[in-house]
Amino acid sequence: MLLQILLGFLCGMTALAAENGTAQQGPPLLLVSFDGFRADYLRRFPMPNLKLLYSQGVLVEQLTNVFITKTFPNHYSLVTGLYAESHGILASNMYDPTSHKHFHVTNDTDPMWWNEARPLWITALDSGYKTAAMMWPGSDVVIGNRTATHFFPYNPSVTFQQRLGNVTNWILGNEKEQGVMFAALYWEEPDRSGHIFGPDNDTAMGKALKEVDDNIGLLMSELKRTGLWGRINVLITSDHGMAQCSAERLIRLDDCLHPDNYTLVDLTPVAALIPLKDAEAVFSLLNKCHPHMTAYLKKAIPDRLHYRNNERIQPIILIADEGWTIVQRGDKLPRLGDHGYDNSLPSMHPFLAAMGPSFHRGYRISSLQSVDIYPLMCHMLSVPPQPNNGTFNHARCLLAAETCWDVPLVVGLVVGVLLVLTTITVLFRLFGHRRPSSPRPFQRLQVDDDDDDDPLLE
Ligand SMILES: *[C@@H]1O[C@H](CO)[C@@H](O)[C@H](O)[C@H]1NC(C)=O
Ligand SMILES: *[C@@H]1O[C@H](CO)[C@@H](O)[C@H](O)[C@H]1NC(C)=O
Ligand SMILES: *[C@@H]1O[C@H](CO)[C@@H](O)[C@H](O)[C@H]1NC(C)=O
Ligand SMILES: *[C@@H]1O[C@H](CO)[C@@H](O)[C@H](O)[C@H]1NC(C)=O
Ligand SMILES: *[C@@H]1O[C@H](CO)[C@@H](O)[C@H](O)[C@H]1NC(C)=O
Ligand SMILES: *[C@@H]1O[C@H](CO)[C@@H](O)[C@H](O)[C@H]1NC(C)=O
Ligand SMILES: CC(=O)N[C@H]1CO[C@H](CO)[C@@H](O)[C@@H]1O
Ligand SMILES: [Zn+2]
Repeated sequence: MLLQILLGFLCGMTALAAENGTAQQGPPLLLVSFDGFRADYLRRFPMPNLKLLYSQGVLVEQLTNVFITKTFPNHYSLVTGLYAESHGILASNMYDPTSHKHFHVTNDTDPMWWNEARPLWITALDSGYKTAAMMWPGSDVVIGNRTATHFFPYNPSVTFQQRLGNVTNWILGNEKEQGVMFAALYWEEPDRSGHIFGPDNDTAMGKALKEVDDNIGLLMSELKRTGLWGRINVLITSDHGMAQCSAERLIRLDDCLHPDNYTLVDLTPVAALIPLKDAEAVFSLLNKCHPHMTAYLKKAIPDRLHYRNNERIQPIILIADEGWTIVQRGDKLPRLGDHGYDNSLPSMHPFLAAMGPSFHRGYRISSLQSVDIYPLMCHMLSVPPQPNNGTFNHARCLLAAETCWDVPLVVGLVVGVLLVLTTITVLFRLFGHRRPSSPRPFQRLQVDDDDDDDPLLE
């Protein structure tokens, strides 16, 4: 009893201290994204360092990401747990009809685009934590009047090693500055190579993925060198996959409709446009434009895409089939690889690998929703999650503190036990029938029963 009171008191003290950000509570969390890491690269290329990492931790073979499967929408989903329609970063190119502003990934720092949500590096500040955002989309944007404690604006000439070096220093902290509890780190490969060479080019992608794996090796040795390895939770994931494109798979918009009829906001593989005059006529022309492109009026965009309830979604969107590219007249194929397609396509899916004191060792599941990662991270950091579209329960089994039934194993066990029971029963029956030989007392009893029943029936 006394012990319980004492324990309760101690827990209360720890919680209070954590509230003020004075206690280094739990392990820090490092979220790393390698842009455009298609899930099946894991099977196609050796990746020895990444395999070593998840063999000591967990692997989710495929993440179902959010539509549209582009870099900015999905990176914001990872740190908010929201579908694009709910966090407001809907594409690489956007138009806001209220403010009449335009968004492009190279001109993205106006807070109004990001203010429909709060990324984890902002909300974790409220738990008294220091945070860091290293070139993650939105890193340098003032969101809700705040930024992460430490951040770098996007600069492709800063190497992975330099980004990593700064992040580990921030996590370690020093006499003056407390270490960060949540850091998000972004790297642009293998996306860049995937666009240039196409994901089907084994030579080029093998080289790009060797470099990615070398960077993961660098990450592991840096964490070991600084004593963080084993004390930090590391999540390695990505925003989307990559599909092979071809000059034989072009959809020429201008063959269907003169461009004077609409304002184009975004082009491929999901076009967003605003019809200028006769919306119905424009839609009907686009609707029958190409067998490998589907046109939707905003109100008819399928529910499963979670891509309708936002002002920044334009009146008409066109979705190209996997591997098809929408162009305007005369344009050649812009990229050999692209993404943005339907998020139900396996080629659009990334993966998740994680390791650290909070994770199981050598555990593997086949799939998860990418929006489930946010509530998982909030749980690990004891940060109250903002309203989101993820489900902690889906990701719970990855954690060492949770005991979960392996469904195939349980089904196997149940089937096995049933088989054994059936065999025993059958054997019993066989022996049971053999023992009583000529006199069959039960047969007579049955006949008697039948006789008794007959009058009742009439
Ligand atoms: C937390 O900070 C507040 C002031 O900001 C202070 O009054 C309170 O005593 C602190 N609590 C702990 C447990 O340090
Ligand atoms: C960047 O976007 C803002 C609006 O969000 C716009 O006013 C400005 O002109 C844009 N800058 C460039 C260089 O396009
Ligand atoms: C934002 O921060 C500035 C100073 O940092 C302050 O003057 C301003 O009132 C804040 N705005 C809001 C909406 O909190
Ligand atoms: C941090 O990044 C800068 C480049 O912006 C680099 O010069 C510096 O060496 C990095 N720090 C570490 C510790 O790697
Ligand atoms: C694959 O990429 C390499 C460059 O790494 C290039 O030389 C080669 O032509 C490409 N192969 C195909 C089939 O496109
Ligand atoms: C996603 O979450 C937001 C915030 O809670 C909510 O407003 C929205 O309705 C959710 N979307 C779906 C499809 O449940
Ligand atoms: C359906 C529609 O509005 N078509 C128009 C598209 O633009 C051309 C050129 O401006 C017009 O001639 C079409 O009538
Ligand atoms: Zn890309």
